[in-house]
Amino acid sequence: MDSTRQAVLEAIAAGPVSGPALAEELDISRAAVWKHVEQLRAEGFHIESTDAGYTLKTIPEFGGHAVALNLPAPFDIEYHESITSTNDRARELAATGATDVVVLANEQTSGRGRKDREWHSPPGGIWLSVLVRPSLSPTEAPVLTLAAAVAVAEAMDFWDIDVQLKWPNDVLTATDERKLAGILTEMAGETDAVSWVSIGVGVNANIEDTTLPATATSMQAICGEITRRKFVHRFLSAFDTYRTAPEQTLNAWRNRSGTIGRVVRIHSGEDVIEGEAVGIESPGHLLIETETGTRRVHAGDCEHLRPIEN
Ligand code: BT5
Repeated sequence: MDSTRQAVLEAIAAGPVSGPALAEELDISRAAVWKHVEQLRAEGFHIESTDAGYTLKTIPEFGGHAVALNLPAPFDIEYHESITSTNDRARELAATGATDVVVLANEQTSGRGRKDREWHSPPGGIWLSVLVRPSLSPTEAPVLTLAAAVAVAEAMDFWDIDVQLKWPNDVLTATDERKLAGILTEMAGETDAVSWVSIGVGVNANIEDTTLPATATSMQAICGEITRRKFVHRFLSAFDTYRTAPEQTLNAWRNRSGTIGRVVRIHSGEDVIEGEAVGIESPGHLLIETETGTRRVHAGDCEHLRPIEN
């Protein structure tokens, strides 16, 4: 994202402001101001030239400058129309020492799920990775996956979409358990401290659900096209709160969980654990009552079977 263009945009958003005043304020030429305004118009910003100066009329529904404008959370945005995988790019940025950056894309050509499964990422989705450097050990980092899941659910509240969270990384519709969003958390570090964590979040936003796997659906199929910029703002604002509040995260996750209160089957490595999911414990372990006692499971693929019988 171009920082001067962002400054031009912010000044116009707070305007109206004249071209000469903008040039003076940002210490650039009038021709440069004009060029940035033209670029912003090409990106979909409706900027009117009036006697009072440039006036911002409408903001495009997505894009780097649009999302960075009035972002209610302390993250830099790196936007791509199309990219292989935002998690791969976050890993590259991590190697340069970056932090608190969100890599955001309209389309991914090699989106990944867990265990290198394919993640379908056509244009119209929200594909993003949040790169952070928290004071956590690698064993504590899974709470960030739960924080992201809760933040996705809170962002969806705005569109009245009723969701349930499925352990450990899924956001499903409450009624028919179709997958609306998935999370892939990757990290690097030593045994006692992570160096960086990338929380990759894929949300089926403005996508026709017929192009998705049969187990999936999209926000568009439920409530029509959404303004993705608003979704990202709500998501990042919530995630910024939860990322440093593990207890609050666990409570919020518990409240929205579709897994707790179910008979589940977990595939964890070679192990298959079947029983009643009765709780979640720091930093994200699922508690399962099995025939042979309580098991704490820290990772795995979870199948929801039936509700627990009273
Ligand atoms: C996930 O894996 O759910 C993690 C998805 C993370 C995607 C984000 S997008 C931004 C960032 N960059 C990346 O490259 N990835 C992250 P998992 O639980 O393993 O689920 C994968 C399975 O979900 C696949 O095997 C399919 O069955 C199904 N699937 C694939 N694409 C889907 C989609 N768009 N919506 C719903 N389900 C999908």
